[in-house]
Amino acid sequence: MGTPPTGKQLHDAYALAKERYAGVGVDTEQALAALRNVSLSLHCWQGDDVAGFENPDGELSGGIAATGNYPGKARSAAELRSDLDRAYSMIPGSHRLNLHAIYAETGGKPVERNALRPEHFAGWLDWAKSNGHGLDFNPTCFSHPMADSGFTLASYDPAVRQFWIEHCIASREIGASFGRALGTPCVTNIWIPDGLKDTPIDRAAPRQLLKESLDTILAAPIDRAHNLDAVECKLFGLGSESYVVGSHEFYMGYAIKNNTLLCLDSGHFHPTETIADKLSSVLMYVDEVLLHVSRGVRWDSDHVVTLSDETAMILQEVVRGQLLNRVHIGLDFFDASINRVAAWVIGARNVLRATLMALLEPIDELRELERAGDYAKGIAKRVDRCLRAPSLIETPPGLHRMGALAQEMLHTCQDAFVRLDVGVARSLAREDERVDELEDSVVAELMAVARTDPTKLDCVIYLLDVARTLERLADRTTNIAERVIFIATNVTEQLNS
Ligand code: RNT
Ligand code: ZN
Repeated sequence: MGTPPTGKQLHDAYALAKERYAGVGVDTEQALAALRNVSLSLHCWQGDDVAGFENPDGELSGGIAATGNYPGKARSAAELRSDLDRAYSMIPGSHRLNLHAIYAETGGKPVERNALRPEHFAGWLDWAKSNGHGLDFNPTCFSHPMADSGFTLASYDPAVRQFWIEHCIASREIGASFGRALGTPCVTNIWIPDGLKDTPIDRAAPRQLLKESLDTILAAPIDRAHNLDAVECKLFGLGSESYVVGSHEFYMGYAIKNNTLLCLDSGHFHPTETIADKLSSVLMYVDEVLLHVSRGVRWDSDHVVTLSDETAMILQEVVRGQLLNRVHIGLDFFDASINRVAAWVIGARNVLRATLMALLEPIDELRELERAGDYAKGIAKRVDRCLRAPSLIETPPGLHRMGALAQEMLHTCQDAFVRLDVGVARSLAREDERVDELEDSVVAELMAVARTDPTKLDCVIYLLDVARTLERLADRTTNIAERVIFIATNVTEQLNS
């Protein structure tokens, strides 16, 4: 693999990058500082293929599957923690751990899931405390005889439902105990496998039952400083191809109505959908979101996360939308075909890389330029309509001048931006005034045409729109120029009167 870079090479490369980024108004030190505050929730279940300690040799159920048989899977809490320590040591930053209920330590004696208590996780809590990890939690509603029918909280059997309701209530209490002890809220996420391979006659009844079960589970209020409830939706699973009770629509509605978090797993939608696009919609109606960053290959296959376009887009959305404080980033994959510690490290580091890339974008400028691009399209549309109008008119020369000037301003503001040149940025104020004057005269001219010949009205209206659009485009360039001045001087200046 060649020789690794020397410390000096790294240092020099960074110095160069820092300078270039500064050239487009991006402060790399600030980006790195922001990255340091990003805490991922590493999923304990990558370390042993979702086996847990309750019945490690039992079969994994619920339609999830870890494929591969790479040697070295953790066989005990001590082994799992030591593997995790190794993984965390190779992941920069300070990160959380996401536990599943089947990772309880019950000292060799069987404890039913509905009887689990915080003391069964004392070993984890001590370890988290001494290593500075926050904890998150999940009830385990699969890999259990009571889940053999494929149904849990939505089962038609009241005894089955009751068992899982009690397990989920116990899980919230365990979560709250973590939050209280560690001073950081525990996200307790409910995912159930309930669904059918075949098409049911009644799609509504199980959903009604699920709603009632959830209502019972969440009835006791818990301080949000200690525990945050999340619900995880899914499109389909193995054995639930035709019907999943907890669909996206179901849980989105539930989360909005009951003020819980919504968990979006990147493997839980149609392969052509991306959860990146869902964030800005979902977060209009729910306060916070939990992400299960995963990599589905053709299905919810839970491959290790790579720096794919999708991973990049998810983190871009989080950063561009300033959502880092509303989005809890968890990982969810279980790949047994490669070294399990490496899987954690590769997945986590790729999410961090994607986050850093997003933090290094000159977001505000990109936004202005995108709007400017939209204006160009708007103008093209109006020209097209003009050509189909009953009678054409001579374009006022002022409008041509406005167009040329606006274009020039677009170039000027980008030059100012790249060179962080305050003088050039300020020059746009004058140009902007010039555009305003031109607009006034163009409007007067066009109005005069309309008054003398009403058949020309269509064209006049379109050209008035064009004039207004050009004027807005010029405004965008002064916005960028204002930002350049701010980046360079730390002072806010108004260029656009
Ligand atoms: C299953 C869900 C769920 C699980 C974990 C183990 O499709 O993604 O989050 O992966 O609870
Ligand atoms: Zn998940």
